Amino acid sequence: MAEDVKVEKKAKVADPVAASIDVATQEMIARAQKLGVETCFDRAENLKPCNIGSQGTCCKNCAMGPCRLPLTKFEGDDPRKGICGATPNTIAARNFCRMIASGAAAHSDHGRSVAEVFLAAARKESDAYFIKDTKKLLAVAPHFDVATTVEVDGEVKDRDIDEIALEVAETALAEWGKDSGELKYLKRAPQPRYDLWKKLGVLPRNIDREVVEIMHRTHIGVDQDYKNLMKQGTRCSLADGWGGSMMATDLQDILFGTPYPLQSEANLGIMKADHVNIIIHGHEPVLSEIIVQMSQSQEMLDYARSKGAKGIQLGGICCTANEILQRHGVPLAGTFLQQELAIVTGACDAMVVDIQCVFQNLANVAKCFHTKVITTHPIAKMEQDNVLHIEFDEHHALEDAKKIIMIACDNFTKRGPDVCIPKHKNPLIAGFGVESIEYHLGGSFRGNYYTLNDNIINGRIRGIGAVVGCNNVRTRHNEAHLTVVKELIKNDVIVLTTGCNGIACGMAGLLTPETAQVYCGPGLAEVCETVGIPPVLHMGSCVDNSRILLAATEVVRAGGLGKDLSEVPAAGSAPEWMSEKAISIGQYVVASGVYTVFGGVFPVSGAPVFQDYLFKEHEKIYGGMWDFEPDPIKHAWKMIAHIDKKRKALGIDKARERVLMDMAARQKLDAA
Ligand code: NFS
Repeated sequence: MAEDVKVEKKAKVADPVAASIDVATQEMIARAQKLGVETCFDRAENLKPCNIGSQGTCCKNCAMGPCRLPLTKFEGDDPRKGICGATPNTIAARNFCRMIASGAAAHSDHGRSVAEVFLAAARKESDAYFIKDTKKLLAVAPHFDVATTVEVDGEVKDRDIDEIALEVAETALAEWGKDSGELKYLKRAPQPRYDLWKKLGVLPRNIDREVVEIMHRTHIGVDQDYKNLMKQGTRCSLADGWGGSMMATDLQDILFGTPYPLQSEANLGIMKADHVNIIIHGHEPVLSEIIVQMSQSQEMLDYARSKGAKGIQLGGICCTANEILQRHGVPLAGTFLQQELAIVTGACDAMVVDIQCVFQNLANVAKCFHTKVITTHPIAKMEQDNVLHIEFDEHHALEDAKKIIMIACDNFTKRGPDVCIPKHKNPLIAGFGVESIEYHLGGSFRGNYYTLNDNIINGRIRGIGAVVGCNNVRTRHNEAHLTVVKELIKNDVIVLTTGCNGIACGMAGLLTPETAQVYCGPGLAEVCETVGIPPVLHMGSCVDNSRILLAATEVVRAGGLGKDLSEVPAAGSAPEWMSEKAISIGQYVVASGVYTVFGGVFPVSGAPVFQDYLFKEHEKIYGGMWDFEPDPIKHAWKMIAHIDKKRKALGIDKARERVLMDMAARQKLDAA
């Protein structure tokens, strides 16, 4: 044993300014270091990623490997092979498909939990969950082939809402495992898109089956053709975007209310020294909704006051943050990379987590402070003994939420003297969706996407950029997010955002209408000012990327911008992605016809032929393609170039030139 023991070198620590563009984050990284508390930023200094793994060419799908195929220079055919003969293309495609399977499973299993709660609500088995938004229920029901009217004695009458809800719940749940047919929501895509998927044989049959089939195909000795693997990768990703994610969004809206624009704030500065601070982190709003509701009850407020606090301050991290922001205006505490730092403030009385994007190191950071980390989901526990597990169940949700809030209040009295909450926070407006964009940009009179389309056609708005996704500790926190977004709006591209990009934009103050005058090009600024919207529209969590798909579909439906999603002047982006969910999202967006650029690293770069297939061949197949650009300015310009290409194809490129003439050139002419 002795010879295996390596002498531990002193661990390096991160430079806070190099690690994040955000001042609150820098302050908390420095504080953690001063207190000897290790965070992900320091770990990133000491743990370098595996080069071959990050290029997608390490296969560990059997015990003859791992077979690691580094990218080297060669002449002629690629000589690299695994023990079984798997080529770099096969290995990279297998790994890529497994990322899609995991991402689709995460989004869709979240959707399944919501559907189960929805069923309990429809059956009236829960005292916590009800059918809240009946308007949305009636709008969604036809997509499940559920009738909203009934004929009685030759007269058409409205059907009972409870009956509709129950049938929607049962039909929705069946989408995960039905034995025949295809996912019902696919028909919500523009007809030519649906027809293309059908022709290509990529219509998902049911959600679970597409995930399982990827695991089968990527087992040793099964699918060894990267094109055929990607056919299944696409089918699985569509089961996410136009299936599990879309149903999660819709059913959440019906249960908890469809978001409409509201005001709030973002960054760690939303925590309050004299309040009980409960940070809710994870993804499913099933838990957080009830905590939000209970924390406003007189009973809980009195309890908090009895412990010496002035009240209860909730804050969100990751997509749970976006869920409770868009429906209740609960402020955003921070992005994915700030989760440990919320505890480092010394003011976090409880960190309540459910599923996805939760660092196991939260428990270690919590050991250095008074914070109680509480896990709540049966599929997501932590091994550390300082973590409490309170399993949350829809049948006794109110009691569970109460218990959690009381633990946080009790813990308020145990705070150490050294509390340090950064002052930084910014105001924001969030809560945009298909319905509210229609209202704001269509107006209550027209109530459709006509105005948005008209402004794209006349060139004031150059196009649509969907900028989404994670933070990644391998790139400077939030820098690429903000640079890409600012460059797009400066060039008159309206931005739709979700996930941690939405939080980053909120922290930087980009989600306010006033932003338009500071950062936007003249055309977009004019539209934002007239309509009173921010140039960056926060559309929710990552499952809510489905809102972006449906908004783009409405754009097609409103007319004048082509007959399919691939014709719209639009582009997608994830500048700081890190999760497998991002890959699933990227693939369904590409397969929906949208050009999509990722930053950071691209996970198949060790297999150039396969990468080429995703980057170039996909455009011929789907009209959308992947691209990769780590430099955020070039990244934004690749998107703008694509948008301009689509404008030209639609014959509306000249209109934009005229708008530009209106603004600058006309003044010049006047002066002459
Ligand atoms: Ni999206 Fe949400 Fe953030 Fe990335 Fe994680 S929170 S589902 S995966 S890190 S955007």
